[in-house]
Amino acid sequence: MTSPVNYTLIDNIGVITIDSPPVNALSQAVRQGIMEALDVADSDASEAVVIICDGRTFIAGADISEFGKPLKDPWLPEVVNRIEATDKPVIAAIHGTALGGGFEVALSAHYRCAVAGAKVGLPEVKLGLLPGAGGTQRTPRLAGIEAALQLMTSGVPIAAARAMEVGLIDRIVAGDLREGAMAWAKELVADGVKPRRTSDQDIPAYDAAIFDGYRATLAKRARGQIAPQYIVDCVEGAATLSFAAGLALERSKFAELMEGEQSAALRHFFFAERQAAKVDGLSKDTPTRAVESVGVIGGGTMGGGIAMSFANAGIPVTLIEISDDALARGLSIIERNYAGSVKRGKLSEAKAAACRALISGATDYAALAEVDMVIEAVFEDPQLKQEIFAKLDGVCKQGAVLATNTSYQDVDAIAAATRRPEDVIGMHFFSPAHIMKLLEVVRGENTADDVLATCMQLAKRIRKVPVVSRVCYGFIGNRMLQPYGQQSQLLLLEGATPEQVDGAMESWGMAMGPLRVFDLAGLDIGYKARAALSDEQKGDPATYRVPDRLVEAGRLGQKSGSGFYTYDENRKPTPDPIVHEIIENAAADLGIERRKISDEEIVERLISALVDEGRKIVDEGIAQRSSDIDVVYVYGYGFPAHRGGPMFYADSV
Ligand code: 3H9
Repeated sequence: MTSPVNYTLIDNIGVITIDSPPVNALSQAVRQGIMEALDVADSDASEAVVIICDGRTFIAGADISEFGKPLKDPWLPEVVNRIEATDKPVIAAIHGTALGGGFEVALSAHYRCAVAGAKVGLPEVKLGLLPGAGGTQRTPRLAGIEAALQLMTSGVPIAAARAMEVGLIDRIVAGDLREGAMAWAKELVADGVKPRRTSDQDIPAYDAAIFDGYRATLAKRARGQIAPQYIVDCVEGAATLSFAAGLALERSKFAELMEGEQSAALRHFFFAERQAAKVDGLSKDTPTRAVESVGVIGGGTMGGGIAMSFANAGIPVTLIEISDDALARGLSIIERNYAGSVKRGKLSEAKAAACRALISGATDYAALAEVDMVIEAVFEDPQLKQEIFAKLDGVCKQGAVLATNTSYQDVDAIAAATRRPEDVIGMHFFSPAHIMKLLEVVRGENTADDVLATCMQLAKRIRKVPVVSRVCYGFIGNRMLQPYGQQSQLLLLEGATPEQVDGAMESWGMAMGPLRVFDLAGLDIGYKARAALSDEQKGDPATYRVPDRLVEAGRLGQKSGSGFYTYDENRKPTPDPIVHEIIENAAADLGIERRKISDEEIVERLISALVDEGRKIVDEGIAQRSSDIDVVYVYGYGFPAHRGGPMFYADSV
């Protein structure tokens, strides 16, 4: 077998080139190849060594697919120590993303250069791990304690310019990276520069209080997660221990995390997310349709957010509303959202203005005649949606993709309103659509393969995570929410309080408990929907008696200042004795005896409700695989990623 690592001596420089698609991950073969190349470089005429990668990126990390399996020699920590120990200057030349173990390879080199577009980072925390090949010890020596903690506990990569500012790279190469790195290597040799080992460097001055500060912040920001706390321990070790003792601490903490449940869950989730983008039975070379312009129908919160998602990716949008007033309102919400992003430092003023300029408005469907795709985002009225699609069929050019953002309705019935059901698909965004990453792509009975492939590809372009669902009421996510919500109502009647149910779920890791979610969404929505149903369709009255009573008492949720809780002007919820009374009376009416309910019972019953429905969804072929459901729940419903998603969690217990 040929090695993915190639070594050549060019003039007086030894060049180690890694070529292991797709992302040059540090598989055993790559680690072995680097060791062998260093052996050659040690004994040949080279006076310096350059480590560089072919393909789209520098090394993107350890090979995650090898995790959880027996380790094969050489280990990455040995490889990086070997790089650092080399007697000739070693230069890492970075393009694309140098991540995790990949960046640790660069940190163990003596000098680092990068192209301006490169990014570097230590994202191990997102896999429930910490940098395990010296990253926790070398990063603070180069960048200082604060920048190191920031980089490792967030897991967010930084651009080359920022990396240079904090001392993590030495120079930015303009033009060809290989040429630039070679020229620099020759320059270093000519100047008689020696290896500069990161492990020899002192940690820049710092305030010792920073460690406890980070621990406290992370206890809130990354509630329940072990890895961020261990990263702080290791960085503190870098500051207070010898380099060797710091490495030993890192090693033992890394091994503990690798064997733990949180990392197993997050590693599952890493692959689940990438798997979700693949459609069974749809080959990789299915053709796609070009989407260079989009129309969005409906300028409400949802339509506005969808328009922003496209504009943010550089795709022009025509927003359609029924009147000039409604259009002006819709555009002003978009304007406000962009202003908010600028204020929070998420977007520069110039970028926000450029995105905003890509969104234009119209009140006549004729403006959609030439767009490549339309997304309908009006309220959930099946009749209205069908009328809109019949109209679109009349005005849109042939080949345009016609998508509905419905959360519940039958996509096939909507498609049947057109003479081109093969062009119709569901694209279910989650609110706020310009922020939430999940996109349920709903494949109708007649949706053409190229339309589906187009939407999956487009999702990535607009930075969403797509999951395919077949048609059913509520698709994957909202269908599962129904038994979950019903179970929360039964728990209230049987003895729990809203604050106990939400508290138990939030302590367990959910971003928001179910009753706070109901209050946020508005209790009147379910109330109105139930009004149109027969008693039989409504099901067990215990599952809706309390929200009905709340709505009848004028408590519609956050928007009216009260629902399951009472809200202050900052939307902070406070438990309310009136709600307790409503619950107790409803239980008495229904003949339900109240008892003490434990937090464990709350979590178990609510998660079981999700999982049982999830199983049915997989069995019926609505979801392609159970890991897709995990992706839906983590990205769409605030399920804790470190528990892997509901289906992974159920399997693990
Ligand atoms: C680590 O380094 C630990 C060390 O500190 C200590 C060790 C002792 N391994 O995301 P994409 C696959 S922990 C194996 O769609 P993009 C991925 O599954 C690691 N496979 O592309 C996919 O396969 P497929 C720290 C990997 O352009 C394909 O590559 N590093 C790895 O959107 C394309 O991936 C990280 O956490 C890997 N490390 O994004 C970085 N990375 O086509 C993780 C990717 O079969 N990776 N694959 O589905 C990323 O963040 C993104 O993949 C990257 C490219 C930004 C690199």
